[in-house]
Amino acid sequence: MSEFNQPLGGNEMPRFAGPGTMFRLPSQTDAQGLDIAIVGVPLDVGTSNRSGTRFGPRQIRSESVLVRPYGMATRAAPFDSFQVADIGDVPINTFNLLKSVDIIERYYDSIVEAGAKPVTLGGDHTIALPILRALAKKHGKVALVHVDAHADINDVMFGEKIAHGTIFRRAIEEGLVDGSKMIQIGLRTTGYAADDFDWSTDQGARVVPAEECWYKSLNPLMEEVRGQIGQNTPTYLTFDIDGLDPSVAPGTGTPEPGGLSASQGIEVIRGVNGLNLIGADLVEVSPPYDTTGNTSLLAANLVFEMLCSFPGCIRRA
Ligand SMILES: [Mn+2]
Repeated sequence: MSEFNQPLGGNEMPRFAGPGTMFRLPSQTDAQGLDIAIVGVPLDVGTSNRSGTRFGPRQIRSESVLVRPYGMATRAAPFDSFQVADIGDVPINTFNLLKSVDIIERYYDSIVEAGAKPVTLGGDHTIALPILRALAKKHGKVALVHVDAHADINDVMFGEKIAHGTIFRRAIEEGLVDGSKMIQIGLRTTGYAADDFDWSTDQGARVVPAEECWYKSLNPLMEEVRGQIGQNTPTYLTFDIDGLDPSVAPGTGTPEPGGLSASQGIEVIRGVNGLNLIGADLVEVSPPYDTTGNTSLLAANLVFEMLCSFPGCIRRA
């Protein structure tokens, strides 16, 4: 019997029933007493194309009913290792993006103050900025492992400084992320200019275009990433589902062909194990475009893999 919260098992309650929380974990209203707080941020007013990520947290929770508590390949036992609960959704203001960004930052301030590490269900990618603002107050500049089809380093979008495609330029400018410890994986397809990704490399970031990932395991890449970041550096993992190929993750707002496979996405998340992970997010799942539920199901499994990659996660023999 574990001392920690356990997901409600499929032999205690049918998987299609029971609580609507992530992994059917207990819920609580704040992050007190938790090692890891699972949080939903139902925001989609920062998106530039298809909307719908406001429904992401609820749908990822819904598909998470099929996720079981042990990792069969990694032997990871996150629910025997950490106290985890679902603390619900951030009450964003869906009529005002900038106010929502401030609401999210304050909400994550309280998670950080409680000593918990946030694992976030998005929501569009804008949410990573206020999350990083809150984390940097405690940790200083963090390393960033960023899976995405896009660099999200535009200076402005439609004249706006904050939108889902500008956040990592803001994060570097504000000193939240160490450019020399930022790795962007899966970038691809078309841009506004041929040098669109150069701003990242000018900051010292490593850009790994999707083409460099095609046809191979990403385990060697992740070994290099661990070496570049170093095991003690506070590290944040931000996983935009559109980093994966639309054939495995069609339910998203700005899909791009030629992306990572599901297994490569899993390799990246498992490859973060060994780093000082202080938080993670899974963003840009848009259920209206996820007609089979497979994108949300994959997202739920990727969130499980994130839990397994936090430092101190027990591996069963
Ligand atoms: Mn993104």
